Amino acid sequence: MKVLLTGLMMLGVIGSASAMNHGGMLMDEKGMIMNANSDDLPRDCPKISENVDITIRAGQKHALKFTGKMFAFDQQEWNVKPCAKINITFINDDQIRHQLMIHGLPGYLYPEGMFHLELYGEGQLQASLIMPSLKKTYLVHCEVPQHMEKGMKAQIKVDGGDGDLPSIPGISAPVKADIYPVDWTQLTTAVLLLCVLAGCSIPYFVIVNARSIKEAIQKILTKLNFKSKQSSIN
Ligand SMILES: [Cu+2]
Repeated sequence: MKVLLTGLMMLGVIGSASAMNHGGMLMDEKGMIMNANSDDLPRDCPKISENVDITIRAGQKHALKFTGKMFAFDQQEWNVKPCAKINITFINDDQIRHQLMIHGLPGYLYPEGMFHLELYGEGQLQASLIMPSLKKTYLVHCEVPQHMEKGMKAQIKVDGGDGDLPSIPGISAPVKADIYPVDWTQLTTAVLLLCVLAGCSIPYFVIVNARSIKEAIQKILTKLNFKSKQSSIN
């Protein structure tokens, strides 16, 4: 198989060893583009209504403005007209893998209804897609485990969209907010009281016995000093 691939590459049948194109997927050592579409119109679009150039940055520093979040895109919402062609420049500012996935697109143009850009580390990719005419809000996210939950979630609205998606940082509240309840049993209450008591009693003990503690420390230091002097004589 390896010999066959090498032969095909030498004959120019396969253009590059590093950039592979499997149907709708373009992949190299830096990243991946899946289901890009800069030419085919959605069935409901007689023509492209507008060309929109969007730069989307991804990284930890973009999450700093959101309390409790770790990853984010630099923007959380984009608005375009029906049948707009979006030319995306995706920039990863981190040294870790991030994705830009758009979901809910028509399956006859975008297999699995998905447009997908991915960078394995710091870098940049460019790809286009053409949105349908439907008034709809599309999910944009990174599907690396926990990245969406930790803030990498956004939305593209076509024709004003059909509402906000939940838990978009800075835009919408989560459907189910994260809560961390304490199970207040008799035991947890007793442990809490014990901790408070210990926390208060230790400084109290130190203050009350300050003089005797000081004397004990001085005695130890004197002993240590005496021993070191003896060992230096010996
Ligand atoms: Cu990510």
